[in-house]
Amino acid sequence: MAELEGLEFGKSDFVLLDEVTMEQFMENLKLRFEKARIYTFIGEVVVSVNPYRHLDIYGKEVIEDYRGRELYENPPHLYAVADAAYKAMKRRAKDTCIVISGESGAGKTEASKYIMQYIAAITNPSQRAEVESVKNVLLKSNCVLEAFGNAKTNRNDNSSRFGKYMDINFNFNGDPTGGHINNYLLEKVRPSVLYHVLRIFTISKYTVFLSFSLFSLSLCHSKSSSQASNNDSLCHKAVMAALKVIGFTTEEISSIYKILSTILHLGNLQFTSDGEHVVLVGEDTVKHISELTSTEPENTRKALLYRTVATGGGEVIEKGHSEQEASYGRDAFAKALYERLFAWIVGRINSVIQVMDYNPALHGKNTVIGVLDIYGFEIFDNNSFEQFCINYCNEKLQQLFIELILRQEQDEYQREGITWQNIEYFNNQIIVDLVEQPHKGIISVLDEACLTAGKVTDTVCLDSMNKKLGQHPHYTSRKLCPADKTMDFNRDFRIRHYAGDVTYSVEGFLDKNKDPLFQDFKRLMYNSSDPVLKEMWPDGKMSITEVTKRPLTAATLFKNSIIALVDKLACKEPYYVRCIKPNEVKSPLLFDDGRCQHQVAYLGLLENVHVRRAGFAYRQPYARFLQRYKMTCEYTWPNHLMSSDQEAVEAIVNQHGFEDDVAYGHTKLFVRTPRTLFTLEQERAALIPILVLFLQKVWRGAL
Ligand code: AOV
Ligand code: MG
Repeated sequence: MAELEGLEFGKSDFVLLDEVTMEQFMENLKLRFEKARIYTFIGEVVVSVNPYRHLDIYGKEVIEDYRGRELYENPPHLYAVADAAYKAMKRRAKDTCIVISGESGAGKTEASKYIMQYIAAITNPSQRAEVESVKNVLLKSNCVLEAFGNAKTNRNDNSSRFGKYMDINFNFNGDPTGGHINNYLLEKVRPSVLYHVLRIFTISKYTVFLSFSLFSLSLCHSKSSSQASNNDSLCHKAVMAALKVIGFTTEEISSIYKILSTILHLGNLQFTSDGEHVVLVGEDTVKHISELTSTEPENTRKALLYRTVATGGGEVIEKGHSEQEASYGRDAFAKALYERLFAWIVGRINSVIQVMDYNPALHGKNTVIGVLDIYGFEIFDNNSFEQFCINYCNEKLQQLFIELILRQEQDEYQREGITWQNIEYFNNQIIVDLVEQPHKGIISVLDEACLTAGKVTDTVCLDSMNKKLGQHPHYTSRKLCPADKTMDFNRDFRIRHYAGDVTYSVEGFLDKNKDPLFQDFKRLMYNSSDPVLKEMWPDGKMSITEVTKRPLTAATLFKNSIIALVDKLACKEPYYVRCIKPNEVKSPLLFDDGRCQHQVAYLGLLENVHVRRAGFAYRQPYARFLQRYKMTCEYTWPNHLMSSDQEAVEAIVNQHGFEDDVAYGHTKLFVRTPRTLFTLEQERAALIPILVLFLQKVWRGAL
């Protein structure tokens, strides 16, 4: 718990609320936001509210204040959590992780960058060159990933469209030796993702200004002011510098440009029909595309207009696209190019920061701090497949959160020799099962529909979900609940998430889940003479007869990656940053009560306070407790004569009559209710002026 700041700033730990009610929680959160105290603890969890303005709280001096200190010695801050995670890793050789969650624009990515900067600042005091170079690559990787994976959305000007988990490896000295990045669900369906990338990268010799259909959304943004272009050019330089620091070769950078230009050209490609066949409008574009992708123009043309299919008899034929199929294929190709480019960039960075030849016998234990910056719960007016995936991911993380917090508490009690009492909490396993259970869950119904031959529509899929899941207490739809006019009969289903009800429109679910890309495009790319491009398409090697095996669907791939993520996190000691967005208009002044309360609810923060207070709200090592409160007891002030700090603490507790409210651990005092601590704090605060006067008199020789 934080050193208590003056009460005019509210309570620096929600555990200290008089009563754990939403009202009190919100009152405290708002007061602190208004006083520019954007961080507040819940035990070891940091709650952060986006200030939407620069605060002078991240400088070198502040880093020094937090370096090596205990969590409760300073006011709440990201640095306090970063330091706690780092200390636990270094002192106890524990793998730790910092999970940062919250909705779009709440400040997750900024927080993750401050945390990484803090870790970079406190490590490698001897400035060893190889460690500095690893740190540099780790920090620069943010810049590159943001350039390729972020976009301006209406909720955040610099919105990450992918979830990111980064492991940082440390040697026994506590210095970073490398790392690994995983990315989750790059949102390729949203063309605005490309807007940012293209603006940054089209300041190159491959610049093309074309009107195109697929990315029409981007175009309305591109009429930017000259100031924005200046920024773009600065950004372009920074990204180029970062790419070079990381070690991308000139050839690789050139391939990246070419792929981005290809995506632009594809957007410009139109089809029409000559009455009998589908034909391309503008053969020039095809020529450009094949130049950029180092492929034969004839092959490119073919891939755009035909697909190779194996007939039942094992014969391989070329089948012409309909106009609609051709457009669909082109868009899927453009999206896949972008997705694979991003994945390749992540892989390339990983290859540079990968820890090689680590020999524990020689180098001591290799430990890890993981940093997870991942999209929070999303509830929009229209919720689609992406929200379904994101919210499922949040169910998994919430489950882990409660489980780990409970486990952490339990472990600490055990270490300290204190009896554990069971804590009641809502277990959201039932919702996780609703989504992911094999043969029964929503994903499995979706996959089944995708695998069924013939035309299964989204509505048919909704029907089978209704049939299979109609009895589930967390699932409903209009068919099951005809009176509910807020849902559409043929389109909507609703999940009762731990964070609240979300209505999903099933429209587009099947397509997005199937995420099909004609094998012809894969083969075309695999046969490119550009080695970088070829490397991104290893599956293009397969012939059409080998491809009959169904690839995993988007939802299943996502599920697998989230399960792997949870496994990774579960074996680490977790630290949490819970980010809140104060308003929808990016204002530093406005605290929108309704919006904030909603977030507090779905982040499960009240539950978190309850768990933290259910046993012992507060704990502190004996020596520190004594240091802080010894002035409140005649037997301990100014020094005690007892045989141990624990005994001295017992004297303080007894003198105040708090015996029933505490437990004595091996190294720490545990206090059940915050009020006890408050009384001590008040007494201490009242005594300080008297003590100051007393000391002044001593100095002046008056006494
Ligand atoms: P996000 O990562 O949570 O959204 P960001 O970290 O990108 O949100 O924050 C959004 C914007 O809020 C930033 O660009 C800053 O302008 C401002 N901001 C956030 N944190 C701070 C801070 N500590 N101090 C000052 N300004 C801040 V998304 O990536 O959209 O989910 O997908
Ligand atoms: Mg972000």
